[in-house]
Amino acid sequence: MKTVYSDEHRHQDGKAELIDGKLMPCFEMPRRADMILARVKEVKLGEVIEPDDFGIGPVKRVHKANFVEFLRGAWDLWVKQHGAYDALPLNWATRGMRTIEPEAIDGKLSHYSFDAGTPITAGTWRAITAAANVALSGLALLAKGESGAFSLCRPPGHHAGSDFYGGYCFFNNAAVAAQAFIDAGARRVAVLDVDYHHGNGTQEIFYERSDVLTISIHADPKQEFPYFLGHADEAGAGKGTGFHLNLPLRWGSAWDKYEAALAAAMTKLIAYEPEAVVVSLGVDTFEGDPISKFRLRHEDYLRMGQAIAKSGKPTLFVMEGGYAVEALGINAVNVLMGYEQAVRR
Ligand code: SS9
Ligand code: ZN
Repeated sequence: MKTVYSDEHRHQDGKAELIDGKLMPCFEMPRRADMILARVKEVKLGEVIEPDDFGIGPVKRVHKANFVEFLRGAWDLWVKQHGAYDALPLNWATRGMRTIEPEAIDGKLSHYSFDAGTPITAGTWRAITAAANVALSGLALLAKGESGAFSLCRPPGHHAGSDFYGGYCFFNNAAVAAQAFIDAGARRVAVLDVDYHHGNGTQEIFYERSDVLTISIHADPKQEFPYFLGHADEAGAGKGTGFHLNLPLRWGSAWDKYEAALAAAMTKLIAYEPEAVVVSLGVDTFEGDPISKFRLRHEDYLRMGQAIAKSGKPTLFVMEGGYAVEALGINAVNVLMGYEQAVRR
């Protein structure tokens, strides 16, 4: 399997996030991608290629223009107001308040975000545009006939919605790729999100559509971030009704519970007969993950890859979360190796 990778991810290198009531060093750090790339090379997974530049057009197919332009200009506005240190929002509109976009940059950050864990830095724009190109270049490999491809995206994307960022995510790389499949003529694409956290952004983007099936297996939002989406009764709206599946699992879940949820996910996915599959590949389900509470082990990721291969469809793996940095390469690449082994059999 080929890997698409760009060094540009390094430009997203935030100092701190607000987590557990403390300002802590960012869990979402450049070393994450270094560890995965090192493992890809160590096991000789396949060629590593640079992304092509697709411009901002495909990003604007899933994100609103005002949001994209906000992200493009946010750092400069912030620096004018406060100076050159990372931008974080501090308060949000809740019930009883209005959602008019403020003029001041602090208000704009609040307007377009949903957490205080996702700093906008000097290099955020460079990194997020590159990550979208990495996803789109992986898709191009499938279009050329590859059965699988790995887009080593960083920062991740699945929490980012049509006009909001958060959960370390700015552009929804997987959604950008799924939409590009559709725009290239595919009638049905499935997005399978195996990150520990609910793929709220992906779900929001496609919620009223039937041409992109979204499935997410994640920690129950009653217990876990992002808290306000990802419940089992969310199945889509309008034309999208029945084309979105949520499989929440309780804190402490290990492979036995996970395997059953993944089997249910694959049954739904296969019945949909998608022309391609996009996997939002988060490995923060690992037992050693510092911010998560599932108990998957190294070898479970091989099984996960094998199960995903059962669709028999071209599959694009898009990197999402995973914060046990030293184990990240093994876990992520195990999924890819499990997939490859099953496909070749
Ligand atoms: C948990 C706070 C989580 C955001 C995590 C985003 C993960 C993206 N107490 N903060 S994959
Ligand atoms: Zn996650």
